[in-house]
Amino acid sequence: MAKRATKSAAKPIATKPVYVLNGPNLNLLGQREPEIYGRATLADVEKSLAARAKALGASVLCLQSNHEGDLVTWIQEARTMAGGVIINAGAYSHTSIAIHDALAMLDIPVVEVHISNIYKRESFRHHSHISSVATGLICGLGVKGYELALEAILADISK
Ligand code: CA2
Repeated sequence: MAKRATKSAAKPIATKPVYVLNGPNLNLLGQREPEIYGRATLADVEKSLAARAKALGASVLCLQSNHEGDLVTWIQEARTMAGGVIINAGAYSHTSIAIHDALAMLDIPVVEVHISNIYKRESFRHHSHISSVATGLICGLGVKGYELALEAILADISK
């Protein structure tokens, strides 16, 4: 029998938004060091993530702060409000036990993202306090990593 191609709205796969948390200096994305971080701005990344989420029947809540405590507060909020968390904690990834502890309390998928390949860079970037409490880690794939993280979280939620 011939298959009929129908175009319908994406079936909702997540009722709660995926939190997309960005840490210090990522508000300057696209404005400095394009050879490392590319030319897309954080607003560009957030806009395309929202569109991708919508196409997949989900939504995102994008938040950025230069302050460690804000990130901890949003991670705590995510315990009840989020379907999953994408986090690029920037330099706090390498220093923050508070963010590690907050993430350890989550029972939802968490994907750590780094735009650059932290293992190809200075040795102080080689350790992340987040990786051990994340479901998975994407690094070195540029801002595409955020979209891949979203797809991984939605696949996890809908399995
Ligand atoms: O590669 C990543 O995504 C990082 O998390 C970015 C952090 C860095 O401290 C981590 O080691 C790796 C730094 C973000 C700095 O953001 C900038 C954005 C635009 C221009 C300059 C810096």
